[in-house]
Amino acid sequence: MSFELPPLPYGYDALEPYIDAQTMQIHHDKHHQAYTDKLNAALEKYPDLQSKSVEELLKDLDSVPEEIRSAVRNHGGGYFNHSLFWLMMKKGGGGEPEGDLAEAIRGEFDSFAAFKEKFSTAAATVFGSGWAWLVMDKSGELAIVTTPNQDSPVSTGQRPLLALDVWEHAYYLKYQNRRPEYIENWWQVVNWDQVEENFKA
Ligand code: MN3
Repeated sequence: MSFELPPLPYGYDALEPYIDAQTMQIHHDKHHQAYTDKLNAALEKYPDLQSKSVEELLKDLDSVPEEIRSAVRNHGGGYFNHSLFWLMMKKGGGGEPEGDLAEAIRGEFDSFAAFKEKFSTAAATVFGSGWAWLVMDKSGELAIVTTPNQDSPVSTGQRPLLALDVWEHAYYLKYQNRRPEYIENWWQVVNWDQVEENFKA
């Protein structure tokens, strides 16, 4: 068994004008495909690992043979993180979360506006390539964290609720060096229904 690139759950142009169709096409069809292919190549000689989910592999990287550990961390992380990321956006998204998630965000960050500002700042200040996340930590508290490269919060026991890819490949065609503008516009496509589902899971 090998891992397959999950289809985008919407058209390439669904997130226009905030995220352009060309970026989505290259990001999904080329970058995510490349992580998928390289993850499969790394696991080729390890059929016993192929029956595990990529999340299981990332949760216990120490159990992955040293020879392929970096490849699983990087390409398995890329495979997994992007699979989450597509679902966390949708056409006509944005706004604010509701219900228990909204309450939990207010409980941890005082207000949605304060959360949004803190998350945006974290994303804007990731040095180089990486991700910003809203996670549930081991003690069940909400937290904003960042990871370098394709590291995934699941590797440190955190559950991802919301993810933002701040690699240049995620925004450069439309925004060039204006990462903060990409971040500000990205809030317009956040799929809060999905984030709430992740919260309740
Ligand atoms: Mn990416």
